[in-house]
Amino acid sequence: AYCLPWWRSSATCKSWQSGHFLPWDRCQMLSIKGINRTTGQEQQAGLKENQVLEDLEMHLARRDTEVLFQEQPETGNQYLEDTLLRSYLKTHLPPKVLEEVHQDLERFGNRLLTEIQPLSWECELNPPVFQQYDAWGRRVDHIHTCSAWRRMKEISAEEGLIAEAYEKRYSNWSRLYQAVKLYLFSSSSGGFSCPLAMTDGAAKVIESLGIPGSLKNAFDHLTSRDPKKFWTSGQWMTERRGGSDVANGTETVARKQPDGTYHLYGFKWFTSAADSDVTLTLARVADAEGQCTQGSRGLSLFFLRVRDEEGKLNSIQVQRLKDKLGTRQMATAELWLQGARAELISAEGRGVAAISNMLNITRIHNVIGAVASMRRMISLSRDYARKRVAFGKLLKDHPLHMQTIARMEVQVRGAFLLLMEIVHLLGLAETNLASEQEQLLLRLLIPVAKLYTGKQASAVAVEAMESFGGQGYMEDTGLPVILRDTLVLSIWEGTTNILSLDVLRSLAKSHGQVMAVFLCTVQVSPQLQPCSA
Ligand code: UCC
Repeated sequence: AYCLPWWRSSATCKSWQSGHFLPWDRCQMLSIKGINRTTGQEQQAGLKENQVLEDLEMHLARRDTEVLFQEQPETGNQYLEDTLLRSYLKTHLPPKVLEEVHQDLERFGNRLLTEIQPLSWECELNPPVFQQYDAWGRRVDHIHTCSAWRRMKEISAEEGLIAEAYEKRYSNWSRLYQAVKLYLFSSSSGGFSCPLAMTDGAAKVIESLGIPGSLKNAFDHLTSRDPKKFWTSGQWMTERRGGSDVANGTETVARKQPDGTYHLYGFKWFTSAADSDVTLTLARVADAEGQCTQGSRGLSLFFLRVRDEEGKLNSIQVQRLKDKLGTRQMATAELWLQGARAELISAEGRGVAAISNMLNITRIHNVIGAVASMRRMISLSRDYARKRVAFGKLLKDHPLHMQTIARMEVQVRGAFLLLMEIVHLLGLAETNLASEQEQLLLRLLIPVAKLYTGKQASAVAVEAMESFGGQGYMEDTGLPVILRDTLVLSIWEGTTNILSLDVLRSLAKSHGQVMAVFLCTVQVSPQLQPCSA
């Protein structure tokens, strides 16, 4: 009886004697004790059954004080418990910045534990629902999201999860500080880290364009700390011919209007967080004859509002929501653009180059997500090892088990330090403090880190799941959710091979300089300071 899984102990069977339902394990016990009766044995068995049930009551009463269930693994304040993060910040941040940041992160760590983590689970249990028609047959294309998801948006604004990087309160350290908050938020965000990645990317593109007057309002919304004002952005790149070969796969056409805006016509096949307020997307500008330039040189970048002030879709129809393996908390949709009003924001034919600023930011977010999910799985695994007894002692006292955890720990620590290196370089570049070598190193490390940590996180998540034994495979432990959400990290924002090609692109474009700086940095400089190639 002690080995019964929880769901069995809550199941029932009908008592022969009382006609009432008994817990499943009571029935089992009766059966084990040989009380499987036929009609003629009813009376004789009555006394025996009573005795057994009495025994059983004793047995059940003792259960509360005995170890029937395994203890649940938990984490406390994720910031305070993350010794590597804290020592990194202590070693690198200027003392005054550290003091302020430390207080905020400790508070945020508590908020994650008490308020945000429960919301995250709600997001998982209440995925978005698509309503195509209303009761009267009118097409409405409404994506219903749960209140916890909407609360995540407000919390993201309140915590400055995007704003922090653009306000630059701490100069070059602001970007690193933002990344640390996102890292802590990621595995408690209920998937909201995805729209945040694209929002950050959109803000970055607008900033890199010099915040043109027409986009000033959007930039203010995307970087706002006011929950009522805060907007999120999508990134619509993938069409039905595929998401990697954007240059050949993009069929969407942009027709210029007399007022200088464009109307977009096309089918976006994979649009994450389709409930976002605005989006960046690529399209081909049609000339007076309706002809478009094919290939990469024909692509331009557009900004558009998804809905108008009244909430009506901007000449967009939602075809359906995607049925994904993971990241089910977020609405990923197929969208028809049927004359969606948009603004051209790049030079004509420079769409890919312009959106690459967004790609590089979302790829860094991907690294953040990878490190965060490894950290979460390993922290839970470590806690479990302190509580779970097998073969007569705690798991933590089994050297082989600890070796497995230690190997995962090494992986996450290396990935964390690589992430910190990248966001440190990004912060320097964004405040004009990066040398040419540091800029080259950043260009190289983004695809390398994304491709490496995406794969690494999937492997570590599987290993960590195994460290829980069968419990790791149980849906309601929450562990399979983390695994499913982790598996996407090597796929979206560029698969491993696409990123390998991007490494070659950075090598070719810099005439080999990125590699020279990299080798020089890792071989010569003890502090990992980029040295001149
Ligand atoms: O949208 C998606 C889901 C969103 C969910 C995001 C959430 C993530 C959050 C995680 C949180 C947990 S998934 C779809 C994502 N799609 C991609 O990632 C696209 C994958 N494909 C590529 O990356 C390709 O390599 C392309 C599209 C960039 C290749 O295009 P082209 O046109 O063939 O490339 P070119 O001709 O080589 O490059 C055009 C220009 C060049 O500049 P110029 O003309 O000045 O020489 C390149 O150097 O763009 C420049 N460029 C770059 N610059 C291209 N890539 C980069 C780069 N990474 N950085 C800088």
